[in-house]
Amino acid sequence: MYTHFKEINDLIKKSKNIILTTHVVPDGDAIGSVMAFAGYLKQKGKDPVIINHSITPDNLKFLDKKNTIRVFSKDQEKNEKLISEADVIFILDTNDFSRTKSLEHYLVNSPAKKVCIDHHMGLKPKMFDFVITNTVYPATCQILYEYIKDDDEKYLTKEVSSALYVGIMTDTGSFRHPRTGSDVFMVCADLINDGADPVKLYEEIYGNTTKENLLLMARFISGLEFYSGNRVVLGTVTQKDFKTFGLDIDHVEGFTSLIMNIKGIKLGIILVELKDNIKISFRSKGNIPANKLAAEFNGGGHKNAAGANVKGSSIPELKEQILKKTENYID
Ligand SMILES: [Mn+2]
Repeated sequence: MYTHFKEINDLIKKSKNIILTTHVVPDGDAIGSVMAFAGYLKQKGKDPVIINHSITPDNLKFLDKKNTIRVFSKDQEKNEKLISEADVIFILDTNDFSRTKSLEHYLVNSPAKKVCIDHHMGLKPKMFDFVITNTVYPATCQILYEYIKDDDEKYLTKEVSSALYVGIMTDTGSFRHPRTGSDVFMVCADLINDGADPVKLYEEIYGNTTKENLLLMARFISGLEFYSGNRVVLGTVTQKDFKTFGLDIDHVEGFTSLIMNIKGIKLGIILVELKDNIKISFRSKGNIPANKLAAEFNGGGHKNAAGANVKGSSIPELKEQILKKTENYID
């Protein structure tokens, strides 16, 4: 953490035009952060404007009932003007301007003071005027909770608390990922006391699977293939599958965790046929380097989660190539 809360408070006090933004393909922590902080700023008599690159995912729209989040490409001229005339811009849940995609150029070139509040690694502090970062926390919303509470607990309204709770619940994978310490539960207990409803919020976020999505999943599961003594699992989703159910790549998001939850699995591979290429996702456990495997197909990523996009190949062809390479990584 570099900047003291008080410095940001002073900055807010003397600012009129305040912009908030977050990263592309926003998750619960991203939308939770901008909505919670905007809700806090409004109580302080400010009129913040949220501008994002992406539209808000359906299951997070309930956090923005009044549909206040502006999408940069819609009425872009006005959004450019808002950014160039801002006194302060808050970049939440990312520390990298390039993650704001279409906004990047305008944010970087705005004369506004730039404040980063985030929990990711790889911060380049010189890009910002003020930074609050804590990479030990599982969610940006936990930092914002601390910030708002430090100012005055009265600002933790039901609305603000609910947005913060959603950020923490989603970024911890419902309280099971690493960095889910006892502190996280203390924070959430407080948020629940302030009005966040854990049952309702879980339902809003996760209780929205459709029949079509479930049928796609069923087809995916029934097609799973197992290799290397059930330590490797491979699944595919084709264009035909998408067409059958009227779905797209957005609807395969949970499939990786589904296969990696199989007991004894060391390596999971998913091939998704897109319009003009095939997307490969590799997930591994322990020391199996998913990124090295992905690199064999000109992809990359982290040790346990990586991917690649391959053009000009078919699923059966690619499957064979992958399984051959896999042998070098599974003892
Ligand atoms: Mn986050």
